Amino acid sequence: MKPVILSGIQPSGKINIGHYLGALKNWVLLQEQYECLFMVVDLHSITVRQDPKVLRERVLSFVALYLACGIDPDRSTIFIQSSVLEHAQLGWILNCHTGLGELQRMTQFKDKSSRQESVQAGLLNYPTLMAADILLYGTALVPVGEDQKQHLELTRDLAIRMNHLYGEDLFVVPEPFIPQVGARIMSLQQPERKMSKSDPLENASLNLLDSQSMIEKKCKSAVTDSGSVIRFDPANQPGVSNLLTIQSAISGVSINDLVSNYSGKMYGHLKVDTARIVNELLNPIRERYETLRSSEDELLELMAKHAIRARKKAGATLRRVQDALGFVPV
Ligand code: ATP
Ligand code: LTN
Repeated sequence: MKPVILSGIQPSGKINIGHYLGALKNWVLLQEQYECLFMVVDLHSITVRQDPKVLRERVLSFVALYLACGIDPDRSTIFIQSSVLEHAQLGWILNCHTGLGELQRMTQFKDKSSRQESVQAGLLNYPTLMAADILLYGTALVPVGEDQKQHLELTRDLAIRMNHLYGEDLFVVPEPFIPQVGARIMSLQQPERKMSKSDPLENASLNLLDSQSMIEKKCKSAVTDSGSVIRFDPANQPGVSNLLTIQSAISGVSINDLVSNYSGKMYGHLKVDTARIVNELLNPIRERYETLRSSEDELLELMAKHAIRARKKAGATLRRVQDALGFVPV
């Protein structure tokens, strides 16, 4: 039996080249060696208010993009979190075994709650739902970025705690999975911040579904600096370094080789080349996406099939947990 890997992205904005290079591209490679489950975590996204129409469209668009990027439905399970009811049920059980202090200490909670006028209880309970996602499938490895490591640490604590209380083989204790090559892509407008779904700046992110001309326009308006020499120096030339990182992560050409090829050239060359390389990557993804998204019935059928597959596993784990807790099966 192959070890289980599980990960997910919140449908809280548009998928950008950072998500592709930092997550999806690795997911595609992992399918070769592991049993993989990839989710669109809609339950997590409603910890902040969402427009229902926009959410529906985004969830379907994310599923189609996962497929278009190379997640293979014959090898991996791709599902919408809310379609597997066990997540919310195990989430509740875990909430009842988690201290308020443990949740209040989470950096993401402190950060997000301090920026909101009214904070929902779901934002505080976000990590226990994430723990449920992971523990339901006997997940061994979880590929997540730096910002989610604390949530994974809490998941491990909860698994160990529950195992002590209810039986040592109740849950597999998961490990973080750090991909060998993981690029961190920065905003094109504020290159000291990461490119992110929730960035309101229109030109900050290269989204997978942007048109060719939008990618060209955004690369052209990328913030660089007042110098003119193309060097890799993230501290002093974050904008230029970010464009080099994007090119290198896509093409596989080392940053050193890229820098030598640019000797004597101008920032304009770097921007035009970056747009071209990004468009070469995105053209086939966009094409596959259009085909997949235009047949919504087929997409829904596939999601239903995969939800059943996920529920089988999740249901068996939940039943074991319920038995261990003394819940009466009726
Ligand atoms: P939000 O802005 O909604 O909080 P986000 O854009 O920061 O979200 P996440 O949903 O937190 O993205 O991340 C999903 C996955 O994509 C994670 O595995 C994360 O490490 C990866 N990822 C996100 N942004 C980047 C980036 N700029 N560069 C590389 N990887 C990224
Ligand atoms: N919190 C994660 C998304 C997420 C996740 C998960 C990742 C929800 N459940 C389970 C890995 C495993 C994020 O914001 N990136």
